[in-house]
Amino acid sequence: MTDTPAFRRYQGPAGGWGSVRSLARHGLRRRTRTLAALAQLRRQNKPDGFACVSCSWAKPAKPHPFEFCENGAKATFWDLDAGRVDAAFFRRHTVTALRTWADCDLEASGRITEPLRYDAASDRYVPVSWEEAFAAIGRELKAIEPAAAVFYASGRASLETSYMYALLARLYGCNNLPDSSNMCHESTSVGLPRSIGVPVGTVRLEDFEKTDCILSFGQNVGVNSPRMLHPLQEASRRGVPILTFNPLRERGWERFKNPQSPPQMLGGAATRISCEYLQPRAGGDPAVLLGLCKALLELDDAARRDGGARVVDTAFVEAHTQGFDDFVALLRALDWDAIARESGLAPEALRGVAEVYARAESAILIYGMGLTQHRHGVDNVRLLCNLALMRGSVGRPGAGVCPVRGHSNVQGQRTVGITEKPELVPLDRLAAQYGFEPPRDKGLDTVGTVRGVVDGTVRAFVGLGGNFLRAAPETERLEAAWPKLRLTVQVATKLNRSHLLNGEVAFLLPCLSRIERDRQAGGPQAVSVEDSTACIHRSVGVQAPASERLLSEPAIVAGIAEAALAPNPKVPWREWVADYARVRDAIAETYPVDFHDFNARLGAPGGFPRTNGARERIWHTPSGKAEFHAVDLLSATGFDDAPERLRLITVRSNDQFNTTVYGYSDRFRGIEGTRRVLLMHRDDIARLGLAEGEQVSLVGDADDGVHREVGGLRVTPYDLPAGCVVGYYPECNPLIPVAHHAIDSHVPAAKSVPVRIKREVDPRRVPAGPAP
Ligand SMILES: Nc1nc2c(c(=O)[nH]1)N[C@H]1C(S)=C(S)[C@@H](COP(=O)(O)OP(=O)(O)OC[C@H]3O[C@@H](n4cnc5c(=O)[nH]c(N)nc54)[C@H](O)[C@@H]3O)O[C@H]1N2
Ligand SMILES: Nc1nc2c(c(=O)[nH]1)N[C@H]1C(S)=C(S)[C@@H](COP(=O)(O)OP(=O)(O)OC[C@H]3O[C@@H](n4cnc5c(=O)[nH]c(N)nc54)[C@H](O)[C@@H]3O)O[C@H]1N2
Ligand SMILES: [Mo]
Repeated sequence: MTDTPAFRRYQGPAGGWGSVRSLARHGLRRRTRTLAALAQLRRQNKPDGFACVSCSWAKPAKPHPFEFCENGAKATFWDLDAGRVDAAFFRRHTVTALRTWADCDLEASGRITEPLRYDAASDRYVPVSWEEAFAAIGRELKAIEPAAAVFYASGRASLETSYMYALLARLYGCNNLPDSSNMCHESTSVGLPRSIGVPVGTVRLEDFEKTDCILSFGQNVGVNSPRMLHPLQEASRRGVPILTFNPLRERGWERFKNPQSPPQMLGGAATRISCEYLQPRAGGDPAVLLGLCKALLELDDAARRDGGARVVDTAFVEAHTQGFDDFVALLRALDWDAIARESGLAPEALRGVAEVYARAESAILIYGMGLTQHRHGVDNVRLLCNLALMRGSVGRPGAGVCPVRGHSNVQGQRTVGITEKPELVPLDRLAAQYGFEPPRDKGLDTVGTVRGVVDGTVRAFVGLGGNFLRAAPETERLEAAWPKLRLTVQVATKLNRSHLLNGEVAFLLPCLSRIERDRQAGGPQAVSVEDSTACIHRSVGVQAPASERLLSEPAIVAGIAEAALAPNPKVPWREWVADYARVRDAIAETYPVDFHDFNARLGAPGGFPRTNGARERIWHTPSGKAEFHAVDLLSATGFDDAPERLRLITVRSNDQFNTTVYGYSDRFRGIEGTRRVLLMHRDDIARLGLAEGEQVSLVGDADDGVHREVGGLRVTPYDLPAGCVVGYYPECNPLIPVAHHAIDSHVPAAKSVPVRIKREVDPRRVPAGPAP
C-alpha cells in the first residue's frame, strides 16, 4: 500500500455518497467475492441473518432493508477476502520478514485457512493437524502453573464460545481472563455500578424516540457506531437538541446524509445532528461535567428565588439518591475560572448547554472512549451519572446513560463470565453445576498481563481473537519480552502482528468468522451476542467457510479444554460442540435471571433484554440508592501541565476497526494516504517553531525514566484545542506507559498521554514498529 499523504478538507456529511464510494472502492480493491458480499450484506443484523462483526450498536426489531453501515460492510468484506494465508504463504515469507509489514498489509493477505505451528528453525509457520495442535497445547498447559497462564479474549466471540472459554480457564485453575474491555469500557463497568448499580447502560433503542435532549461526550458516532446515526437523525428531525463535547469536530456529530434514503441522497440536504458542538481540552471532562452541574444548580437557585419550576429533580434526588448535599457543597465551592481553564470552555458556553438540558424532561447521555480512557476515567463516568441524577434522568422513558460499547459482543463476554474479577461470577453456582472448586483469586487483567509478560511471571498466552501486542500499551517492552513466553496460542481469522512474535511453542489456529456457515454433528448452528443496550440477538452465518480446515470457535475451545483438563463428565465439551443449544442451556442454568428459557427466547426481533435495575429505579449499590460522586477534580489526565508537555489523544480513522487497518483514508478528517500524522493546533506549531509538513518524533513525557518514542510523524494543522495533539492508534501505543491507566479500572489512558515533540534531525529516520 502507498503512503502518499494528501490532506483535503472534507465538506460532505457522514454517510452520503462519500460512504457509497468508499464501499465500492473497498469491495473492488479487496478482491472480495462481490456477489457473495452483496448477498451477505442483506442479511446483516437481521433476525434470520448474522450480527455484524463490527460494532455492538443495537439491532432494531424492524430493521431497514439494509441494516448495515459503511464500516460494518467493510468488516463483512474483510472476512470475505479471497486471499489465503496458508502453508504456501509461509513458504514465501519468513515470520521475521513479515514483521516489517504494515498492519494493513498483514491482514490484507487474506484469511488464515489451516492450523499452523511455528517452526523456529525455518522461521516459518508450518501446517499441523488439529489433533497434534490440541495435544501439544494441552501438554504445555499441564506443565505450567495455572496462575502463569493467561486466556485473553477480544470482544467478538459469541456468548456460547465465551462461556466455554471462561469455564476452560476456571477448570484449568485461574481467573486470568483479560479481555478487550480492559482497554475500553472497563471504566464504565467499574463506575456505573458505584453510581447507579448496573455495569451497563440504561438506554434502549426505543428511548431515542421519546427523548427530549441528547448530550454526547467523547464518542465518534459517524465512524464507530454509524447505525446510531439513524435514531440520532430521527431525533434531530423531531427537534430534539443534540449537544456534543469532543475536542475534535467529528463529522458524524455534525451532519448526516442517510445512504439508504433515496430522497436525501438525490439532492436532499444533510441533516444537522448537533445544535451545539463544544471542543473541550483532552481530559477536561471533569471540569465540563462539574461545570454543567454547577450551572444547573445556579438555574435551580434562580428558580427558587423567582418561584419558578425547580431545575433539580428534588423528588427523585430525595427518594432515590444519596450524597447530594456533599455534592452541592462541592459545586458551590468550585470556581468558574478554574472550570474554564481546565475545560478550555467559556462558562457562558457551559451555562448555555445547562439551560437546554434543564428544559428537557428526559435526556440521554451518550459517551465513549473520550471519557473512559483517562487516568480519571472512572471519575468521568461517575460525574456523568451525577449530571443525569440531578435531573432524575435515569429510569424513565427517553432518559438514561448510554455508554457505546466497542466489539460486537464485548459486553456479552462479561455477562457470561469472561472477567478476571471472581466477584463478578457466580462461582458457587459453577461449583455445583460442574463439581469443581473454582479459583477464587483475582486474575490478571490487561495491565496485569503486560506486567506479567514483561517481568516473566506469565508463561503462557492464549488469545481468543484480537491483537494483544498492538492493542496494549507499552509496545516495545511487551514485544521484547514476548518471545520468552513458553507457549503462545492465537485463535484468529486474519494475520496480525501478535502472530509474528511467538513463544517457544506457538500455534496459530484459524476459526470460522461469524458470517460463515457453522455446521456441527447436530446440524447447522446459531450463536448469540449481546448489544450495547443489553439485548441478546441470534446470529446465523450462511456464507460458505473460507476453508474446510477451519474449526468453529466453540470447537477450538473444546479441543484445548479436552487436551488440557482432566475429564469431567459434568462438562460435556463434545456434546456442546455438536449442538450449541446445549451450551445455551448451560448458560441458562448458571445465569437464570437473565438467560432463563434462552433457546426459546433466542431470535426475538430486536433481541431479548437482560434485566437492568437502574432502568426500573432499583439501585444495586451498597446504600440501595443511586450515589452522587463528590470528587473535587477538574482534569482527568492525572498529570500536571508543563511548558513543553502536550496531551496526546490516540484515535481511530474511518478506515480501521481497532488494529485492523482497512486502508489509508480517514475521509471525514481529510487525511488521505497516510497514518503517520500528528494533528496539531496552528498556535502550537508556531509556538514550538515547527513547520507544516515537517517530520517530528513524539517522545513520552511520563517522568518514569523509560525512553518511549515514535517517529516519522508529519506535522499537520488541525482544528483542535491548543495543547492537545492527535495521532493514530495503534501506531502511537509505544508512547503509553503501562502504569498510565485509569485508577481502579486499569483502562490504559490512551486519550491523554503526556508527550513532547522532538524535531527529527534526519527526516528519513524510520520509526519503531512496522511502517507506516
Ligand atoms: N468502524 C469502527 N467501528 C468501531 C471501532 C473501530 O475501530 N472502527 N472500534 C470499536 C471499539 S472496540 C470501540 S471501544 C468503539 C470506540 O468508539 P469511540 O468511543 O468513538 O472511540 P474513539 O474513536 O477511540 O474515540 C472517541 C472520541 O473521543 C474523543 N476524545 C478524545 N479525548 C477526549 C476527551 O478527553 N474528552 C472528550 N469529551 N472527548 C475526547 C475523540 O476525539 C473521538 O472522537 O468503537 C467500536 N466500533
Ligand atoms: N492507543 C490506543 N490503544 C487502544 C485503544 C485506543 O483507543 N487507543 N482502544 C482499545 C480498545 S477500545 C480495544 S477494544 C482494544 C482492541 O483490541 P483487540 O480486540 O485485541 O484487537 P482487534 O484489533 O479488534 O483484533 C483484531 C484481530 O482479531 C482477529 N479476529 C477478527 N475476527 C475474529 C473472529 O471472529 N474470531 C477470532 N478468533 N479472531 C478474530 C483477527 O485476526 C484480527 O487481526 O484496543 C485498545 N487499544
Ligand atoms: Mo473497545
